[in-house]
Amino acid sequence: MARIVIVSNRVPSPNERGPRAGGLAVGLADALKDGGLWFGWSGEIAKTSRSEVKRVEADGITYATIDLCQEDYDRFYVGFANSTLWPLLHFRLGLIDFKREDLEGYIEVNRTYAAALALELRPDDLVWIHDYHLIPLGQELRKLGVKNRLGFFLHIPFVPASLFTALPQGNQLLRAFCAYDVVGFQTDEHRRDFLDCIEQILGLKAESDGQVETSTGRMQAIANPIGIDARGFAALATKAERSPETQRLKASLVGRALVIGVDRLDYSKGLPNRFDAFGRLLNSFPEHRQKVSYLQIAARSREDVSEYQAIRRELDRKAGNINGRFAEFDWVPLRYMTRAVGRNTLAGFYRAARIGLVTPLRDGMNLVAKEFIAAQDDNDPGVLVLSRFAGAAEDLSEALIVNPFDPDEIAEAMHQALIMPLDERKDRMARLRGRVFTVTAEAYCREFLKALAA
Ligand code: ADQ
Repeated sequence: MARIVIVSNRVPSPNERGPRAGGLAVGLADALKDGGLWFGWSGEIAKTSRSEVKRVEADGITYATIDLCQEDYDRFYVGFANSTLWPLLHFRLGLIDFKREDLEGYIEVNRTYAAALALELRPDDLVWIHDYHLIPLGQELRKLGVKNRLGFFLHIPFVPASLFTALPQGNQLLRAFCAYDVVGFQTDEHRRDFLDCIEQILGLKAESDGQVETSTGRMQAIANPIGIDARGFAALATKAERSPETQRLKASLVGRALVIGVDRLDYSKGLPNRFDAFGRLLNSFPEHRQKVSYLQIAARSREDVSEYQAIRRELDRKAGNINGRFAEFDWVPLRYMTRAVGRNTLAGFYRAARIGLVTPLRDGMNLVAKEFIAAQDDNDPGVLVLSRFAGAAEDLSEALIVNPFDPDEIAEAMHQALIMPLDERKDRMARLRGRVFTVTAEAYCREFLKALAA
């Protein structure tokens, strides 16, 4: 059997696996269940220039990482990846801060990764590269003579051609996609937008099954939604129900309904509109005052990028306004934390919640929506309020689907969720659980690797 090689910008440290691990580490665990290699950035900034590859072995997996130097980090990670590609692919052209030197740094880092990775590869390895930081990596590997099957998966959305053309030297990036044998997207919409770009901008012909004949071979674009380990997460949630944290949270609610939001603190997640929506709920439906408590856990993220500092200030202000306007001496309507919390704690909190609020302005998939569903109690489930612009909405139509740009619509959905009869909650959640327990992390890995090996 071919060895699986995973490449991602951040490589989880081996002791991050298990219950404490984040989305990608859990999602890809199945791909490496029989061992393999996981290659990428260590998360460390080297003092001088780039360092040697460091290797750690655990459970049959080799974790091979390299450090970045400060200049690489600034141009590649903060610059092109997170100040150009991230806003572009989340439909936020106005937030793009493009610099040619950042694009050069992005290509250079990919070239460095390719040189280090090529030395690690065996001839029949299946190489699966992840996300927008590493789009040119396949092309750089090909330049070094690597003949292995190369797959790429984009975790974030793709944009229509009319938006993509805003990217300076975008053709170069599109051609880089063509170096892969398989390119995966979260949804069919992202896949179609990508193929439109390939046809309209590069002038190549895409077949209906997503195959494209390129100058160097064949590339196939597929839609393959990522999922979670739903059973594992459900078990975690059942156990966490009795944990001291969940008990303390429940005691602090004194019988009020819990609304929960869990996100990275990122402008794509629609947090300001969500805060406004909660204010509208309390304003337009005063019957819920003192009866609900909204807990927003927003882990700080990418604090080196100025837009992320700005959104944090905006949320601090909005949270203050809502509490200043509506709080009573024994009721704080909005609890807002900017720390990450452990997965056990999260699982218990989701289960305790009456409403899961997932309202990104754009999102590749959104795993929080799936975790919330997996964590629910079948006998007394909560309600998911979900943005129509999260990839997850393609599959989770029994959620209350909202337009995240309209705070009033979100407020109305919250009201509907709060008054929803138990039978309807059960019925909707049973259907949602059916999807989340079928389209799992395991199925995601299996389907992608099947396409890659074909
Ligand atoms: P993210 O933008 O990071 O991922 P998401 O899919 O929601 O978004 O995954 C976040 C993960 O981190 C979840 O497992 C969640 O539990 C955890 N997490 C988020 N906030 C947290 C907090 N405050 N405390 C603790 N844990 C927290 C990108 C894309 C998504 C896509 C994923 C996977 O942007 O669209 O779904 O990759 O492909």
